[in-house]
Amino acid sequence: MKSSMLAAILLALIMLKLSTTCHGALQWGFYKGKCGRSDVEAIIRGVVTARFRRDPTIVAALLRMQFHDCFVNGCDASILLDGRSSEKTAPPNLSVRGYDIVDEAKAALEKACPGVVSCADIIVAATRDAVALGGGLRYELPTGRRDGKVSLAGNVNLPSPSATVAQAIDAFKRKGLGTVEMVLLLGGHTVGVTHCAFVMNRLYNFNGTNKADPTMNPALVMALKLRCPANGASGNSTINLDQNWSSANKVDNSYYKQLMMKKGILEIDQKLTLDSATKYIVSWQANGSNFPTLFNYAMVKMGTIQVLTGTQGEIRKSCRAINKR
Ligand code: HEM
Ligand SMILES: *[C@@H]1O[C@H](CO)[C@@H](O)[C@H](O)[C@H]1NC(C)=O
Ligand SMILES: *[C@@H]1O[C@H](CO)[C@@H](O)[C@H](O)[C@H]1NC(C)=O
Ligand SMILES: *[C@@H]1O[C@H](CO)[C@@H](O)[C@H](O)[C@H]1NC(C)=O
Ligand SMILES: *[C@@H]1O[C@H](CO)[C@@H](O)[C@H](O)[C@H]1NC(C)=O
Ligand SMILES: CC(=O)N[C@H]1CO[C@H](CO)[C@@H](O)[C@@H]1O
Repeated sequence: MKSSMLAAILLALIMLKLSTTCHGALQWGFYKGKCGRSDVEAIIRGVVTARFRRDPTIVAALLRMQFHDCFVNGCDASILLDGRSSEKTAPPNLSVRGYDIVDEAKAALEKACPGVVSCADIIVAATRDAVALGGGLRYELPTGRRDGKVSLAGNVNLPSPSATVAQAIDAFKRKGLGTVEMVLLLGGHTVGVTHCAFVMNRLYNFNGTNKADPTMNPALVMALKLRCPANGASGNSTINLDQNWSSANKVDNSYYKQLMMKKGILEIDQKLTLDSATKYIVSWQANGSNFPTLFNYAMVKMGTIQVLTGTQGEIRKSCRAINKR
């Protein structure tokens, strides 16, 4: 298809440009020589690997955590701060997991070199390691982020799962991410789960019609109705975002293949195949083999949103609280 070839060429050009420019004040190997004889990224990888062996669902947990951190006030670890009205208390946080993994990595790093490694870098590095463990490709990351001191639930303004594609494109554009990058990042939904609450309207009363969403595969509608009865009795049941059970925990292009079969779970997922701005990107990714590479490129870019560097912010002692003065 011509349009997908064009997209591929354009993206190759974008990537070339990205790899030859620097990421603001972030640096490749920022922590080299800054932590005694310890290798900072190896310490983080050790913690993530041990966790992954016990619980492979940490791949999904960390991916979602990086998205929620970077999209709200930049990649500054503001999502980690505890407090009565901090970001993690906002409704969209619902079920963000993995805080304890960051705590464990932070504890190991504070032992090796106190006050050196930011919580913001731990989030992106741990997510990178999780992606590789989850079947994706390993990628290099520029580091040197510093931690923010502000975390307000009122700042949380993430796109809704029932947003239109145009609204989602706009939300990503405000973070410096283009349409192709948005569709690649939504590929993060190739792992992890959602809860019945997010699909009830698609099953029982789509857009006020009292019927299921006609853009959902009817067999899937039936299966999900069993899992999520209309009376809400299974409010806590989870549904794999990637309906191919053999790759539901794998970072691969299966998400796009499922969308082509009308098996998208969230409304925004399926809408990607219905909007002329995004549908060619979905079929390009469903048919192609370059998802792991392009996903990594988009993750690195998401990791640079509004970062604090140099003397901005601070290096937190505990990822859950700003330093006392
Ligand atoms: C328009 C953008 C997006 C919307 C509306 C959206 C919405 C959602 C919703 C509603 C859930 C289910 C939450 C729950 O049931 O508890 C979810 C889960 C998830 N999202 Fe997204 N998301 C978006 C973009 C992203 C991006 C960019 C990533 C990462 C690259 C991502 C990664 C994940 C993952 C991995 C899960 C599963 C979490 C788990 O199993 O614990 N999402 N998303
Ligand atoms: C929902 O319904 C309104 C009017 O009833 C219609 O204009 C709109 O296109 C519908 N949206 C979807 C996603 O079907
Ligand atoms: C969902 O889980 C919560 C806490 O684990 C529990 O209190 C609640 O009863 C559960 N709801 C349903 C409908 O099972
Ligand atoms: C499901 O996943 C398996 C393992 O990754 C893959 O071989 C198979 O082609 C996938 N099937 C579909 C329909 O995507
Ligand atoms: C992807 O493959 C399907 C069927 O194999 C085909 O109908 C479609 O045109 C292909 N799309 C692209 C963008 O190559
Ligand atoms: C971990 C955490 O703080 N979760 C909160 C997410 O938001 C909901 C709803 O606002 C709170 O009830 C949770 O405590």
